[in-house]
Amino acid sequence: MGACSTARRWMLVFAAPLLLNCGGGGSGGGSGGASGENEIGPTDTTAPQVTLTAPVNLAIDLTGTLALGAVATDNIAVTRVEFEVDGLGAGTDDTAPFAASVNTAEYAAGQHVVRARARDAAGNVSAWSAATVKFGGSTSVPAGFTKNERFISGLSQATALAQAPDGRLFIAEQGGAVRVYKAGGLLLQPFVRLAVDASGERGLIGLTLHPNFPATPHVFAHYTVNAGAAGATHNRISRFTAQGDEAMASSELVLVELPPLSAATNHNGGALHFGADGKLYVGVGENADPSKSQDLRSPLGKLLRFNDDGSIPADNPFFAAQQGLARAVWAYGLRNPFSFAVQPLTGRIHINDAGANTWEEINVGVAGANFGWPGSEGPDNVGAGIAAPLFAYRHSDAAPPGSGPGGFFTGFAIAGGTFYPATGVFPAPYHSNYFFADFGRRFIGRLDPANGNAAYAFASISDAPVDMRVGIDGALLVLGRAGVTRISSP
Ligand SMILES: [Ca+2]
Ligand SMILES: [Ca+2]
Repeated sequence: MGACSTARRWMLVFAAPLLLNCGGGGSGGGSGGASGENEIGPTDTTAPQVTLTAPVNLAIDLTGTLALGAVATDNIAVTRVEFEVDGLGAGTDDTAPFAASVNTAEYAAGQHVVRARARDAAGNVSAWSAATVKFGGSTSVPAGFTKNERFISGLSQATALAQAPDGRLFIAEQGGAVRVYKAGGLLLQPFVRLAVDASGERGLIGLTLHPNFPATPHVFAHYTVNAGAAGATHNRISRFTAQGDEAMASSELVLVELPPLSAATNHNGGALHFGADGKLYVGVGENADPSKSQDLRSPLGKLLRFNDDGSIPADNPFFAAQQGLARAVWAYGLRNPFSFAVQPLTGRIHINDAGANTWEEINVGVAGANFGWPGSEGPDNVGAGIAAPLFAYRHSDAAPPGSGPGGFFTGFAIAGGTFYPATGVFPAPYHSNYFFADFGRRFIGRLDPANGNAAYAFASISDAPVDMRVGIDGALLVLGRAGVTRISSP
């Protein structure tokens, strides 16, 4: 249609008796513009074409100075080729041969996307020509960022992190303590110390603050109750009332008692966060019984949704069809949603689901969605009625390495995710990115929503990451088992 209407404008200008092939005559018509009559000629509407020639797609072990190259053509003339790495400018060249270079040491080791596009004097731009490549070396945070791995140290088996508007950090330790970090120090006295069963993946596994905290001084915890009697151990969601830096004595209000756990100590899920709708969402694992994930009568293997008092909203997707706690099910087909994140303002939810054999997943939360476990993992076996992951990465390299979903990202337990806000101290291309971390490989990646959620290596840390959030000062706080790493810009 575009080619056809372009040609019709030409006919008005030249009154030429052209026979128009509306099926694909656009570039042919554009070529005619180069043949003369330019003083009264039409505006050039034909975009250049470009091919990135260096680096080649799926190149690996790129270190040192990397030469970028492109060939570009246009019906009139290419006036500029722009190069980018990860959506950030990496040089321009106005004359052929089109080239630039980047210092790979300024980027975290791992996957990056190099691309080029061309423009002409009329401002037409080509599509991007891109290559997904792997930088080698040992850089663990991009140039322009500062990583402090000892921002907080001395934590014991940490699991979750929350921040109050006054800057205090509330940190859950698996053994049951909620620690408070305030004014540059970790307070010796915990906010509360819960009696938990911390065997395997059990224990204090989730923590969040009321969205109106501290005016509404409620702290929410997800933990495994050590009930003593066989078959009685279960996970619980409770609310505590803060008084200064500690929970008011006897302020625990049990909101939800999840079903008794089996002997399996893994796949408890953990994270809980408030949505933009003011509801409390909780990730619950399938307790190593995959059949629970598809069973809408069970709250296991689900993302649950509650009111802030623990009651179940009547607009939950299965409220009418189910009974009891199953009415809290908001999304299902999950294996072990240990972490998830809510985007500020938009309320978009990304659910990280730790996979079994092949894939780690990032899923977009939608009421009633089925994310497929156990019949589907990652992009495999996504049948009718199953929501495919937004992004998935493999446990080991594809053949060839870097090909297929996830590219060069490999790991074995996605654990930690957070959205960068729409504004903040990080450079603009990082705004609204989704950061995700892998517990096993200890990397932090980012999804770039402005570029189709392309994934780039962002950083790596020494500790095993379990949770992340963007602090009120705009720095990325990565909770590891033993401490907090702060990544700031500059
Ligand atoms: Ca042109
Ligand atoms: Ca899935």
